[in-house]
Amino acid sequence: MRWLEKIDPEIYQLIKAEERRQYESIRLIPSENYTSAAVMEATGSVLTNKYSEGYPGKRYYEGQQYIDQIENIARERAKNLFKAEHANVQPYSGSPANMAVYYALLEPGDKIMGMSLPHGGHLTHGWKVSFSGRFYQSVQYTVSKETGRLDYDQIREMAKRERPKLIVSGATAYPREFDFKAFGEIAQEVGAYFLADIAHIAGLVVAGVHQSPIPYADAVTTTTHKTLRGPRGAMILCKASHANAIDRAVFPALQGGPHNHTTAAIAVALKEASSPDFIEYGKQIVRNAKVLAEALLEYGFSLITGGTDNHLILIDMTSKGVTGKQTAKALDRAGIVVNYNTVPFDPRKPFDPSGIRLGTPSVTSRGMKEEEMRLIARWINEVVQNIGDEERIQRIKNEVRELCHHFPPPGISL
Ligand code: DSN
Repeated sequence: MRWLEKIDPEIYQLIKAEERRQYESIRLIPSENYTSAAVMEATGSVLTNKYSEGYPGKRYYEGQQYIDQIENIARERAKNLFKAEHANVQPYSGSPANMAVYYALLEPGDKIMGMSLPHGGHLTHGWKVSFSGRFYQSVQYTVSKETGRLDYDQIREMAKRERPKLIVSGATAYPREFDFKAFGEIAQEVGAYFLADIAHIAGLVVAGVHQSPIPYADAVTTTTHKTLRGPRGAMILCKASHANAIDRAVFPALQGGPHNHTTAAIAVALKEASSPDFIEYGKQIVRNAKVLAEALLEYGFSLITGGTDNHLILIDMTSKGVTGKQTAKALDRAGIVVNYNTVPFDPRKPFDPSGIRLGTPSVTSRGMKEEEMRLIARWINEVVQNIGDEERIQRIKNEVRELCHHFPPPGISL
């Protein structure tokens, strides 16, 4: 970054500091990851200079000789990897991707049915402060109070009662596998479209450790930067019968020029994700999460649903006598980065909730395995037991830093 250093040393220094932070901390936010150097090179390329409204072969600007090829490669790789009939790789991120599906399949005021945000769903699945809860009628299903899991009988009953035009599955804080077949059947029974948002678990679907929704869903959305380990961006995969409506919703209805540098980086990430190494990576994410969950249970932490099937763990900190925010902030001071999160039926407010959310995609990208997960659980427990003892927290931070230097993350060299 020699030009950046010269032209804007202030921003340069901040990027270098963030690079060091990412290198020297244990990043457990389940929606984050480390992309490869190849993905970052594509992201930082001259493709950012080009406008390309439209789609390959049908653009509104000239000079698309190479852009068309890049977008076609990205689309084909997405279709092959997920075995989808059609792929649109232009959505700027996950929320615009979901908006595009609603725009394509619904009219304003139609009814959608998604998972409630405080129970693990996403803002764009019909939550009241998002466009999805304002421009559409929204009804929301929750997890069961007894098990913390989705109850498919209840979802079916709600769908029969409410008759939504579209049902959404997907979550940001649900530690169990989704039964996409059940969702597809429920949608069919009530004549609704089925949208599966697999942003969090796309990498696990590719690795074959989780069921794929492709056979059951009208449309599947995913971000590309979570377990899929690509650049920040998103894709929509859909049935051929929806291809035209989806493409027209993304452009010209909702977006202008696609971010071609991101499209190229998505193509690179999809190539990386089709390697045998990536399958092993996906399996290791889940193995790591399960070991981390078991170790935390042994330290007496209260895990929502009692464990995990995927890459993430949701913990109610109430039994430890601390809030989610206190915990997340103390862990951050120790170099262990998580986010505070509501837990189902949380009596506290979203900005100061009872829980924390953690996950294993980033640490698995660094090559950490079961042994390191046990060590991380030990540190988490030590921090929680010593909130307020800054000397102890600093000592843990030093140990964390030392471990991180043994596991250099992809894409960063200090
Ligand atoms: N912000 C993402 C997450 O952290 O799960 C969801 O969009």
